[in-house]
Amino acid sequence: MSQGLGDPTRFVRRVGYETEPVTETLVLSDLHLGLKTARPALVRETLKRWCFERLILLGDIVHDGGLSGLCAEAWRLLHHLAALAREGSAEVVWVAGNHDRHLAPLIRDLFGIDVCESYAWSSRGRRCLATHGDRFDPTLPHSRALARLIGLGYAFCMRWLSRDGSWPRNLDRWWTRRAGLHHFVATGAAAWAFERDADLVLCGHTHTPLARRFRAPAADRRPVIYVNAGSWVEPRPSFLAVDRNAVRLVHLTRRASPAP
Ligand SMILES: [Mn+2]
Repeated sequence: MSQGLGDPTRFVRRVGYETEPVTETLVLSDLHLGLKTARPALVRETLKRWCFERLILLGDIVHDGGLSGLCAEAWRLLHHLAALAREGSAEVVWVAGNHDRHLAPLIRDLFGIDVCESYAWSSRGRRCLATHGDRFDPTLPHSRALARLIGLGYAFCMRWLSRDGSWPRNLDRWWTRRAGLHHFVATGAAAWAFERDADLVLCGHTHTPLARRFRAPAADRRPVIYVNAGSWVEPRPSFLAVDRNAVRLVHLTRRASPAP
């Protein structure tokens, strides 16, 4: 019988990069490799620093536009992920995001990693779910072709019309807040987790780290805790270390420079 997780401020701890780098499940979301603001070198350094049994890449690991335009450092990171999966030192799970779903066959062929829509696991009787979160986003265009076009336009603006990528990122952040995306993804994910009898649900997509507790619709049902991993393209990247007793929301405490 699994136990409720109670208060998220107790179960989910916000910690700095200096936290002990050992965990059961490491969750990284929204690396957006290919964007000017991506930080592949820092991600690889983080993966080397941490000990983990399972790595969940929670979607939008690669931005639209394919793999051919990626810089050498992004390729180094992808080869590092492939080596982790191949050597079996950790289970590597790649969950599809709206910006990298179309690359799933290529990722499987090149790196030997299967791409799934969601991932479920149990830890000490608790049922945990992970999905990118775009399925709960009502603002995304229904046409995948149109969504990709917008994604490519965003990358173009960042590369050619902005010096450091900040105005496209600020515009995106403003739109996300105005559209209430944090709320849609959190409530959608919680409802989805209740349907699946889960205790913990993890998402990305909004680029904003967040922890919320949702009360059960029925009295005999345990609450659901929702945690968003944030992203690696914001000024303060964040990720999750998920263990049996707690989820650590790890904030990088130093400002990282973008990849060249
Ligand atoms: Mn996304």
